[in-house]
Amino acid sequence: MVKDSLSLEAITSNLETRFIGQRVIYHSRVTSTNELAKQAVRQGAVEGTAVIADEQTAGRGRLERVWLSPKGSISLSIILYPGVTYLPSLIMVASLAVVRSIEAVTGLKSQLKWPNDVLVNGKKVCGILIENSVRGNIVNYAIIGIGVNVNLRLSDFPEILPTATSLSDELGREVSRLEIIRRLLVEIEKSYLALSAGESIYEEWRDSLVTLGRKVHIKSGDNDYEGIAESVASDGSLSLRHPDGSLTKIVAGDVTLCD
Ligand code: BT5
Repeated sequence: MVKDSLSLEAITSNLETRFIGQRVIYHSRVTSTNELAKQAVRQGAVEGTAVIADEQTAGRGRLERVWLSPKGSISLSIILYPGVTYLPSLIMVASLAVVRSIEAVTGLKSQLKWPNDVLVNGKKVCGILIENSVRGNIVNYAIIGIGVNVNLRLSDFPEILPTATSLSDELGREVSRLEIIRRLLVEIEKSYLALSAGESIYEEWRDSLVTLGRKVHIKSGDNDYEGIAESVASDGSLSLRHPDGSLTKIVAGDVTLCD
């Protein structure tokens, strides 16, 4: 069995980053790491502060949906103060960091389902929730929230069993959350710094999407669309080709792959 206990010391010691994860707020149980991160912002947290928990009692997905995050999962939020032009790229930063970290630590290949799911063998292993506070062109904060199913037995969670998986279920063995967390911090910093240096991470993100070229159903607000997911733009939006040939640009939504 993998030794899987987290501690502030273990997360931060000799961490090879400049600022991401150099300050960590760690608790074994919290409501939501994104909520704690917002409190930390109000108290003046520095850029790169990470909030990490073993367990969330009120983990959230998009649109206030429930995110199950029992012991054995990773719940992590990173506080950033980026320029407004970088906001659309944060989902790319986060999702690529997850794909790279999972592969580096476990060897498992994962794919991205637009806009914010990471899949292993077609099932959701990770969800990402980015919350920004922006006034005009000024970003008060951006919080990247990442939840990864690491050592969970999905059969204990029948409500998500049909669509979700965990790293341990995929591998048939436990995985070190500590290694994944430390790698995530390094990978998030790498992509975030690349962005600030004017490099693009869009192409790698686009090429990791399983959604492109597929027939999809998309629910976006009150609208339901069906068509072929044709392309994504560097602002993160998706272009959907309808059966009548017309095109809709979609910024956010829930995608079901139809084939
Ligand atoms: C997400 O929302 O996928 C974003 C999840 C973000 C969670 C992180 S954990 C750290 C930080 N703190 C928070 O409070 N949140 C962030 P969405 O695309 O809306 O997907 C939510 C849906 O995924 C739910 O309605 C369920 O159907 C499903 N779901 C819930 N828990 C799951 C899990 N552990 N694994 C896979 N699917 C899950």
